[in-house]
This record gives sequence, structure tokens and C-alpha cells, in this order.
Amino acid sequence: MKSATFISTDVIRASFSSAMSSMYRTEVPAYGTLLSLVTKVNDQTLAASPELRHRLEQTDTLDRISEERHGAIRVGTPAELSMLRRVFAVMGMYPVGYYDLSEAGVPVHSTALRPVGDAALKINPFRVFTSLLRLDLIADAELRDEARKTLQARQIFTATAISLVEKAEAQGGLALDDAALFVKEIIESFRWHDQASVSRDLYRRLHDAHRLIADVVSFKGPHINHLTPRTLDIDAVQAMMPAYGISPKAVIEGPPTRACPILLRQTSFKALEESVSFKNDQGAWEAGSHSARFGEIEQRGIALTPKGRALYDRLLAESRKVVRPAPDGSNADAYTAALADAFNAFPDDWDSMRRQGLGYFRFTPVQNFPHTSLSPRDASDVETLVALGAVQFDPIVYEDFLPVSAAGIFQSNLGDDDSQKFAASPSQREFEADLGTPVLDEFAHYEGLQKASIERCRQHYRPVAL
Ligand code: OOG
Ligand code: NI
Repeated sequence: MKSATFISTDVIRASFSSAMSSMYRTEVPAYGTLLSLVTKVNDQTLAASPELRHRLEQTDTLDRISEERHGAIRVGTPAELSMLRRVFAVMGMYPVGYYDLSEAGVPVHSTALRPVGDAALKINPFRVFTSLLRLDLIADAELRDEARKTLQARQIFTATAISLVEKAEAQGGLALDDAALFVKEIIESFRWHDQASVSRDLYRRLHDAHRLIADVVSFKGPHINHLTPRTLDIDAVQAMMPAYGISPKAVIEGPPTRACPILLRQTSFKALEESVSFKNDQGAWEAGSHSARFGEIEQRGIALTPKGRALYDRLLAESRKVVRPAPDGSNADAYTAALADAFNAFPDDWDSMRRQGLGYFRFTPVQNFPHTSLSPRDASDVETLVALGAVQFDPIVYEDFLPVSAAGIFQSNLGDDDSQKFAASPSQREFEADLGTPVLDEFAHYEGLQKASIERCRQHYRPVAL
């Protein structure tokens, strides 16, 4: 009864996603350019492929494409991370997956805060790649202490935002006015601040330890560092970017171009050098610069099963043994060719992928199929239902991230001079303790979606008891 007056978490998330997008368009105009380019390419792709349009319409997912994006933020302390988890829960976003980036030379570990479940994803799939800085990976103890003290002294959320999170938790949701205020206040945490909160000297020392450490520690808050629209044809957008005045990174991360896209392909443009200022000993502001914010696009394909993912990982590793993409793009063509070559071993049609158990699918009853032609035995077996044309299957979209791609995106924005290496030290238990909850296992989640769709088909064709 009381809950009827609360705004749905999906609506709060959609409103937040749209507010973030307008803020970022104002802050980073190239993001706006990228958005128009993506919209144009998506429209062209849909016009050229009525079949794709039809499939997206049928699965009720056409509308989400143009709305779709992800963002990324980096926080500095366990307290910030756990508060973020509570903030995002108000918008129906929960931690899925654990990503250890230390292995790739980036001193963070991460999760995706995102909606789970079919209904929520259809309404708005906005997700945030959320990283926690690993101060334990800073070798210099003195610098580590200074960084920790600086982070402990900041408050990244407004007092109103915190009280609204507490209110939402206590009463189980937010009413209209509170929800609008919540979005307005939370946006403040992700805004860009060009006045650093550390001295130029400390900034330089943090930067020497790792550019990312300087980015997280030196500012008032965890500015959103990119927002990523989803394109239906990433090769086309990549090729058109230069004509729009944007220069993309050398190669697209992830799998090669395919008829049936798998997982995730991503590319980005380099972080911009931005003016910032540092306070000197006399209390006056002095000009400096920092590069943090960039643009990215992605194309999403089918979520793979552990078997499919193992095949993907193996083929990617094989191709990288032949050619490793150089950051300057000098061997981009050779890399693309080696990647395509390795992935010849990955079936490129939905039927084979389903039959070989490589990807997750959503099964739905075909409209107007005559129930009477089915025996109870046929009706209980989804493969038989598929063979008889009673059930159709559509790929379940991969909603998560890829550590190798994420590392490529991080690296393309860190510059090629970054020689610092960290020992690989995955630490999921510690991350979950800092977050305040375990992360959801992505495979279990996709498996659950597939199973539920099979169950709905069985129910649909269940013989009616006489
Ligand atoms: C996050 C990089 C990872 C992606 O799309 O894989 C990411 C960051 O730079 O903070 O966003
Ligand atoms: Ni990203």
C-alpha cells in the first residue's frame, strides 16, 4: 500500500542515466559528437537489416539501444565503495562480477553495478564499471600514507544524498520528489572538478607512482571518466570517427567482426589533456593539466557460457601469441588478421552456438503454433520444441565487461610511457568485504535467465489436464 507511492528503481535509474549523459555532453563535447555518430550508424544498420530490427522489436529490446550506455568511476576507499553500492541499490543496480586489473598493470579491482533481471534490463540497462584503488599496491609507504590521508579527508557525497539513501533504505523506496532530488544530488558526486585537492608536488609524486593513482586521489570526487553508447556496428563507427574529428585507439578490443556478435567489442578515443589548478603554499591557484576523461563506444553480442568463454579466452590468447597490438597502431592490420584467423574456430551461427552450448539464449513460444500437434513428451523438451518450430531462440545480450578489454581501454588512456608493473593479486574476498556484499556470479545469472525462459515455454505448451 505504502510502496505504491514509491517511484520504481528502474525509473530512477533511467532518469539518472539521462542526467549523467546531459552532464557529460556539456563537460566533454566530443561525447556529444560520438552520440550523434552512433545514432546515425544505428539508424543505418537497422534500415539495412530489417531482420535485425524485427528481432530487436520482437524481443522488446529495440527501444533500449539508443538509450543504452555504461559509465566508469574510480573510488579511493572501502567506505566510498560501500556507500556507492548503497547509492546504486536505490536505482536498482547491483554488483555483478569481479575484475582484477592488477594483472594488467592497473592498480584497481572492480565490479559492474548494473540492473539484473529481464524486466529491469529492458527498461534501462545503464551500468557503471566501478573500480576501487588498491593503495596496497603503492610500493612507497610514505606516499601510500599521504594518499590514504588525502582520501580519508574527503566526502564525495552531499549530506542530502546520504540522507536520501538512508531514507530509501528505511522506507523501502523513494517518493517522486525525493527521487528527483536524489538524482540531482548524486550527479554532484560524479561532476568534474578542475581544482585539485592536493599540492602540485603531491600530484606529481602520485602521478609518478601511476597516473591512475593521481586521478583518484587528487580530486574532490570520483568524476565520471567516460560514458559509452552502444552501437550496432562498431566497425562502421570506428571508421567514421576521424571524419568527425575524433581519433580512435588503434584497434577494437574483444572478438573480431562476426555475423553473430559475441560478448563485447569496444574502442575509445584518448583522454583529453584538461586544465586543472593546484593551490600553492601562498594559497593561490596555479595552472596545470591532467588527463582523465575520454569517450568510448561498444557493440554488445551474446553472453557466453563457461564453455564458450573458455573458447573465447583461448582463441584471444592464441591470436595474441601471433601478434600483440602495439599502442601506436603500427601492426593494427596484422593484429586484425590474426584475430580473425584464430576465431575461425568459433562457430558463427546461432544454431551451432546453441547446440554446442557456447552461448545463452532466451527461448520463446512461436505465436499461433498449434498446441494440439504436440505430444506431452515433445512439449517438455526444449530442443524438440525448437526442431518442430514451436519455440524460437534469441541470443541473451552480454551485459558485463571483459578484463582484457578493460585493461586495453585503461592502457590506451594511460599513455605508452607507463612502465609500472604490479604483481597480479586478485583479491575478490577483500573487495567484497569492502563493498559490503558478495558480487553476483554473471554465469549463474545468465543461466537463470535461460532456464526461466525454457520453463515458460514448457508451461506454455503444457498439455491441458482433462
Ligand atoms: C574503466 C575501464 C573499463 C570498460 O568498458 O571496459 C571500462 C576505467 O577506465 O575506469 O570501462
Ligand atoms: Ni568503458
